[in-house]
Amino acid sequence: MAKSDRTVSPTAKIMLEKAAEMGVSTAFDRVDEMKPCPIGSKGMCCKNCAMGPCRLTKDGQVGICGATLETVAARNLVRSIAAGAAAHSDHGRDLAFVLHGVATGEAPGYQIRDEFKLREVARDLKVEVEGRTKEDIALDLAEKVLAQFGQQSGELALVARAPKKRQEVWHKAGVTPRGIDREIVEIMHRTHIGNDQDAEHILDQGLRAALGDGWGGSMLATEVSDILFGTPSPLVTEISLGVLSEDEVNIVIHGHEPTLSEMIVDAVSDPEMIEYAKSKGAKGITLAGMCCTSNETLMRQGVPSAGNFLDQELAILTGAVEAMVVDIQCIMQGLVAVAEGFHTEVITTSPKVMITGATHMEFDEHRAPEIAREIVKAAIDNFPNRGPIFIPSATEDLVPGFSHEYIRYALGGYYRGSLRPLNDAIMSGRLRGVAGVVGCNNPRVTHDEAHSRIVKEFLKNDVLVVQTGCGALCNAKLGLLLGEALEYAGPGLREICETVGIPPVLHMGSCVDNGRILTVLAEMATEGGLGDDISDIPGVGLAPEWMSEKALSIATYFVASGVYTIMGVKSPVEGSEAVTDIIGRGWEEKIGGKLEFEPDIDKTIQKSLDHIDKKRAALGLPEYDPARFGRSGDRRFNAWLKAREAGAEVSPYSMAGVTVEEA
Ligand code: BF8
Repeated sequence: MAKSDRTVSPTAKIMLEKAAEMGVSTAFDRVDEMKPCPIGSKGMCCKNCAMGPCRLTKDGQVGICGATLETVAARNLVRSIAAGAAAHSDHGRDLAFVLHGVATGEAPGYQIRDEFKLREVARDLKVEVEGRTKEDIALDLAEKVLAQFGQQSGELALVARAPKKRQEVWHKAGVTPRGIDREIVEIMHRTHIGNDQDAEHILDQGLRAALGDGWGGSMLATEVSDILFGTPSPLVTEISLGVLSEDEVNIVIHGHEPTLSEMIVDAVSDPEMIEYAKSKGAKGITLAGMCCTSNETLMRQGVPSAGNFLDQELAILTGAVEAMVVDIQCIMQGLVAVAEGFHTEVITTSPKVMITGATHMEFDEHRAPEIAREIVKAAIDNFPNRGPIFIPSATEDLVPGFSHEYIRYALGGYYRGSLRPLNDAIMSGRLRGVAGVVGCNNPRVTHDEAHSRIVKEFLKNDVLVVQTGCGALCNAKLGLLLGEALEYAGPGLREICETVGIPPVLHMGSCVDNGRILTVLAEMATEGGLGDDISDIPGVGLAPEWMSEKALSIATYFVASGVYTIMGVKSPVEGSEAVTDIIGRGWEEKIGGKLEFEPDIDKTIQKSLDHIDKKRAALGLPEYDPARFGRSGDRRFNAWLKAREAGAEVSPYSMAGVTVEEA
């Protein structure tokens, strides 16, 4: 297979050919050299104590302590969930520290950009808002947020945002999260040798820790980010490796936290910095995002994106990146090896992340603008070291910025903003249902293929799609995050999107922003007409190219929130039929959502549509019928365009001369 067949992303194709020509090894090559361990990849290896590792190869076999295959597989899965929940939640904690610094005046350069949201979130966390300054509210709110991490008992505050019925399901199952850190620590404790050895019971704690991520750490991260950097609303920007500039200093910001990247956004627009870049022979400074840092800065400032997870090494191969500035999560160590062949400086910035061979310029929110300027200056200083460059020229436009607040506004303005029109559209059958297609890339499968094929098929079937993370960036690269993507949409979806003025694929942010999807689902469930719980909604959640432990935590909190969730690639618990059954049939019975792993793209699509139809039937909604709607919309306009092309002098309003059949 040609290397370029490993991706469907146009610029990645070009760069993979280039990598082969230059003899540079990337994840696309390493994946062939590194065969997955057949035991570990199925969840059958236990290395939780020094009597092992115990490699269980068949059901019935036990480890030295007597642990069964199902115990081992369940322990492995929940440990991954713990790591994913920890990563997301710790990101949220750091944002709360910045909010605290803003309130006390110790975080220069930051400000409260969305005071309205500050007050709204403060109310949800029972912080007094009336007659108080925003700094006073922010101080109390930051302390309350930080307390959520160390809370020992009771329930996390934002659990109250879930529909009442959902909260009851959690109470009954005993999985309501008490404190964010507590649930993660408890997983590590329970899975230590000689503790919890009942697979279902172990997995229950996976549900609880994941809920602490979805309705806790992640949701708080989003809320605090919006308060500090602004709640997103739609804007137009560009994506793909082609956003890099031939004659400007290119800085790629990669990772997840918006705290440093937002400061770099400010620093690169400083006239002094631009002059400095010119003094080194560049025409200016180009800033581009990568992975979820990109999602953060796309959503709020429209900073162009260089791409998603598997584009990171390819960006350096252009020879045009002066600095790749990284913070936390999803940063391949391979970046440093690739950068050795180029002038690119890989700069680590988080106190939690150093990479051998990279330059470390540690970020500190107490002097953030200064550090951001030092980093930008280091990139500029590197410009004269550039060798030959090769930047693929293609770029694609996209419209990101669909916070749940904006979606509500788009559907009814300030006057009557609500999700009522969305529920009505599903009830009538104009929309068959909704789907969240999120998560990573994984070189074990064709880069961006599953995300794009699944989303196009959903659009054709009148399923409204929301996306986050690398999945959103994939479809942005392929032009699906635009009004123009309505050409792929079924008739009902097309009518709705035209009426409201939204694209059929809504970019809702970074991976940590999956909480925005939970918020939309909670509101849909309480709005009326689609049952009274998230599990009643005709919808699905997918992560078809997942690879990270964060994706497992996200999937688990979606399942725990009542969503049928399908992950692609492979099952990490394939070796245990018992665990596969618990997280599927068992969780559906217990909690209303189920987790499945399905590597086949067509089967994933079919299972999703079948589930949506099953939920429609359970609600007593009319069967989905694509022929029923779609007679409005821009058909008249298209007919007018056709008539004009044919030389007719007609107005689109009068449509004189356009036949009824045409219109
Ligand atoms: O948090 S989608 S590869 S970048 S883990 Fe990572 Fe996966 Fe991308 Fe963002 Ni999410």
